[in-house]
Amino acid sequence: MERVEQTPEVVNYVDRVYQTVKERNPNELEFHQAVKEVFDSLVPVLVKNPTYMKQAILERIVEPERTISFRVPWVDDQGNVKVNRGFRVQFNSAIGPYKGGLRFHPSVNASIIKFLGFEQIFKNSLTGQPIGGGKGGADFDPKGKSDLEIMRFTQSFMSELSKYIDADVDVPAGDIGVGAREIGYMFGQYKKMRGGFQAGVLTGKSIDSGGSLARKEATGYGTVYFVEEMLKDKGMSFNGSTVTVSGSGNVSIYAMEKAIEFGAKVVACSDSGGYIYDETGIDLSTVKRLKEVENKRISEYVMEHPNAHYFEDCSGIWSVPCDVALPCATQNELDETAAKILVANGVFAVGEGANMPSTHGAVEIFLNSNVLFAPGKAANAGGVSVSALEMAQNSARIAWTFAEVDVKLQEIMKNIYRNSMKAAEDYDAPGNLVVGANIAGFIKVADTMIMQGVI
Ligand code: NDP
Ligand code: 2IT
Repeated sequence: MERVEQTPEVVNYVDRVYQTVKERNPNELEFHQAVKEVFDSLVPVLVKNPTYMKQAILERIVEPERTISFRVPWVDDQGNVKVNRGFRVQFNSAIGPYKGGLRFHPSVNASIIKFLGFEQIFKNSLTGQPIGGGKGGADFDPKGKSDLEIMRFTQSFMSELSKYIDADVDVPAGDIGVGAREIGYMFGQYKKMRGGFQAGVLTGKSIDSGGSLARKEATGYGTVYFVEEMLKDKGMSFNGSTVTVSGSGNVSIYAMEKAIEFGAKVVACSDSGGYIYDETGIDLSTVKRLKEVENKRISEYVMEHPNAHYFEDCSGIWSVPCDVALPCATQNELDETAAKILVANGVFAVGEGANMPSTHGAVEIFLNSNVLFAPGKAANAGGVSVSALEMAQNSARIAWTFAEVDVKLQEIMKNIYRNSMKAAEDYDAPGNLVVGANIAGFIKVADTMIMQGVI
């Protein structure tokens, strides 16, 4: 380990670029937050490699290569015409085609999509696969919509998005509110408009449309593989631990599944309405049926498990004592107050399955309290990794078995852990995976941008 001085020139330079980001993107608080978190890690990198400053890498990397915003008109079941706003931010294609999910949630706006797209650049770089960073979505609320409404909306969304994507240009996938059903309708619409079966244009497809086995499980499993690696380094493991997992969507369900398989007892999970606490360990088959099949609220769990408890206010989940906490719902769902409660209750590891679920203040508390902390852009990279494996299978016109994909996923998560730990060590922040993941993800993209010239 080499001591890298944080010179005032570089600190001021990074702050100047950050202030410009704030001025140029007013009111985009989530985007500012994501940029600041990465920039805070990069000072020693710039001190060691001033070329990045000369080449204006920071100024370039915060500016999306292309931003698309579009109208999404559709007709509801009563015949009313509705209009939503669609987005696709093609952030960085230095190391591969833009890659990243689509989110359908009423809170979606330019700030949310830009924060997610920015994070995706570094996450995708960490996977070691040839994928650039992008993200998209719409301020559409899928809750309470009929299947036909979902189909009409997604078809309208894809009618416009199809002009900007291609297997070698930009490959969207799912995120909040976008799962197998939505990807299915979007793939169908793309196929119809394109007039050809181009499987590699979307990932997260159903298996018979060219999807990959284990993609559905990949983000949740990957998060648990990453955290298990982190625990193993300290002589610990999920086995015998008590775990809380926020959310009860795609990431949360498969994080719970793998944690239970590794011998943990998962005692709490949530949705945006509230959380359930089941002292005896959550019955995952009930959660899966309620959420994956019946589209119901998590509160219904207690009807079938009368010994479990339901509490309104989803943020209350962090007051449940646990050894390992896995925030797997949404951004900024775990704040400073929640972090203090977790620490007071003896949490020893936190692994982010969601994107930026912990606020800056919460992360500081975990790091200062010696809680093992796995940041989202490293810990939740399993989803996009298996998406890249899906692209590879589509290109080769082959299909790997579940076990083949799962073994590759485990290898990828271990590599991300090792590379992030090494970068942290190299830049004088041993054990700090926030710094390590940001640096390891950044260097590869920055070096490639320099090699490709000023474009
Ligand atoms: P889903 O739509 O499948 O599930 C989201 C879950 O989080 C639901 O339980 C939802 O509850 C809850 N939730 C959403 N918004 C809020 C909110 N504002 N407050 C409280 N709870 C909320 O999404 P995913 O599981 O796919 O995504 C979860 C997180 O993981 C997101 O941050 C996403 O960006 C990230 N991620 C997803 C990947 C993937 O492959 N899908 C890959 C990497 C990261 P409700 O149903 O009540 O809205
Ligand atoms: O945040 C993410 O990494 C995702 N939503 C998955 C992206 C993908 O392309 O699979």
